[in-house]
Amino acid sequence: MPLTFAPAAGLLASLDLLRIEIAQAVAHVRLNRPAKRNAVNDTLVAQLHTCFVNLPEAVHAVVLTGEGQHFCAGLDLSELSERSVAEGVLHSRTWHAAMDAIQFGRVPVVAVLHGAVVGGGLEIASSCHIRVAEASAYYGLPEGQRGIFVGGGGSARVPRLAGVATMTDMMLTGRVLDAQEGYQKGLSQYVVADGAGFAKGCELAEKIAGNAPLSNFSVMQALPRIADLSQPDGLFVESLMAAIAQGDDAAKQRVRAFLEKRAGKVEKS
Ligand code: 1HE
Repeated sequence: MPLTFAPAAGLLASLDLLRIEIAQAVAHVRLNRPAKRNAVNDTLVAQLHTCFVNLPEAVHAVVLTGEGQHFCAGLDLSELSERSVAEGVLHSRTWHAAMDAIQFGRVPVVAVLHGAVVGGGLEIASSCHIRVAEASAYYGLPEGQRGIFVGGGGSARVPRLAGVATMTDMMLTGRVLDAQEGYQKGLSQYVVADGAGFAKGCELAEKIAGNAPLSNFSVMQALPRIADLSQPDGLFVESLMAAIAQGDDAAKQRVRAFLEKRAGKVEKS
């Protein structure tokens, strides 16, 4: 049954460049600047940060989408021209804080992508935990052509999804990947028909929200860090995380439910 979303209240309702709605344990966060193709100005970066550090306790997963014809046109280029070098560093760090609030926040985030997913738009998408691409989605890193470099975490996150060679090609040559190419290279985990992305995102978010919170925590917080460690260090951290997760009541109840034949089996979908 489709989720029934209602507008968020309080602080989240005051974020005018986002539209935030909540249905039980799932929040729908929408980039809401369609006239500018959801180009990300300083206010929108700050609002993304505020949103993800202030999600209500009842929310256990987020679906992130873009209003209008495109997911996101990246950095608002109209704000770029007059910055000094020092201001540029600090500006990039505001993006890092906002993208970290998404990637290392409290709950997993499913991005639903359509149309342009370019520059900072791809940086936002790559800070999410799962990406669903509609057939119309396309990926570009026009920074190379604009005479700049990525500054929203793209150089750390995009190569971890699609490899340094793919990102180098996109930045040096302006290569644009379509939805299928992006899927093949690891930029998205799903490709669906145009118009089907939100339903797919909600379906995934509901499953995620039903997991034990400590399981989701370990996947979000421990897994990417372990992947960055040497194998011996990673295995050590894994042993700690495994013991913490399995010691939790939620894990014990879920394992008992399976053994007592009250929980589902692993099945092909
Ligand atoms: C913008 C922006 C923007 C649109 N900054 N205003 N990103 C880019 O280099 C991508 C630039 N944008 C585009 O290539 C196209 O706009 C799109 C392919 C995304 C969409 O095309 P289209 O035909 O649907 O829209 P449009 O007519 O180009 O744009 C509509 C309006 O949005 C128009 O403004 P208007 O006042 O004339 O109506 C555009 O100027 C405006 N607009 N994109 C400012 N990006 C943390 S570092 C990250 C570094 C980067 O992200 S660099 C990549 C920047």
